[in-house]
Amino acid sequence: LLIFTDLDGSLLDHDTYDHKPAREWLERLATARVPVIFNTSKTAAEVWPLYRELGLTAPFIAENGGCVHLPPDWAGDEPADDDGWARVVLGASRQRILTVLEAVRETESLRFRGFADMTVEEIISLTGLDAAGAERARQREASEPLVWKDSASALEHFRLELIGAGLELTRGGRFHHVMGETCNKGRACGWLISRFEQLHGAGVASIGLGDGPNDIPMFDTVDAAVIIRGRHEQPIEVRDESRAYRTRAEGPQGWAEGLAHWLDDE
Ligand code: 2M8
Ligand code: MG
Repeated sequence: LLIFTDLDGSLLDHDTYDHKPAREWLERLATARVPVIFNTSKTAAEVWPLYRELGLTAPFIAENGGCVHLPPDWAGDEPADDDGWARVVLGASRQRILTVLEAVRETESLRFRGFADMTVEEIISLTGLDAAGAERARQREASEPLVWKDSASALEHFRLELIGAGLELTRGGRFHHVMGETCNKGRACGWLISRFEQLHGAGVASIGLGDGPNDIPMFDTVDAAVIIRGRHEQPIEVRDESRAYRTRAEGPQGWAEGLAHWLDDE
C-alpha cells in the first residue's frame, strides 16, 4: 500500500499547520511500513523540516507534481546526490520557466509579479509565512507562483502564450502557478506507483488524500481517494465517485477519518 497526501488543508490544518489529529494514524502506518508520500505544491526546501520531524523515509512530490524526490531505495538508475537521493524534474525546469516569463513580459508587455521578482518581505506579506518559510518557498525547481497585475483578457492571452512555449498555468490557493505542460499531482503520483511496481515486480494499492482542485488528478489516479472537507469554492468532482470518500471533518481530523474509512476493519 502507498499513501499519497496533500499537506495544507489535509495532513496540516489550514490555519495552524498542526498535524496532531493525524499522529496516531502516522504511527500505525510507520509500524506497518506503509510509505507516506507527500504530494504538495510546496517546494522541497519547505517539505524537508516536516519530513524530518515525522521521521519519514518515503519519496515525496514537490511543486504540484513538478519534481519528485527519491530516497536511495527508490532512486533506481537515476543520478543521485552524495546522500543517495535522486531528484527527477517531471515538468519544465524553473530556469526554463523564468526564461519564458521574461520573454513574454518583454514582447507582450504584460504585468505580473512572480516569486523571482519579489523580495522576501513581499512573499511574507502575501503568504503569512515567516522569513525562513518565505525563503524556503522561494527555492523553486519546477514552478513559478505569480500574482497577476493585468486584465482578465490579458491573462487569457498570457495562458495561450505559455501553451505555445510548452508551459501551463494552474491555480493555487493564493497564486497562479506556471508549470511544465501536463505536469500535475496525478501524473507524479502515477509515476511513483509505476516506479514502485518496477522495483518490486508486483502491483501496489494506493490511497490519495487531499482537499483542493489541484488534488483532482491525484484522486483520479489512485485506487481510493479521500476528499477532505475544504474551503475551496470550486467543487471537487472526480471521475469515479465510488472510489472516493468525502470526509465530514476538515484538515488532519478529516485525514484520519478518511484513512479509518478505507483501512479499518478490512
Ligand atoms: C504557494 O502555493 C499555494 C498552493 O495552494 C498557493 O498558491 O496559495 C507556494 O508558493 C508554496 O510554495 C507556498 O508554501 C504557499 C504559501 O502560501 O504558496
Ligand atoms: Mg491543500
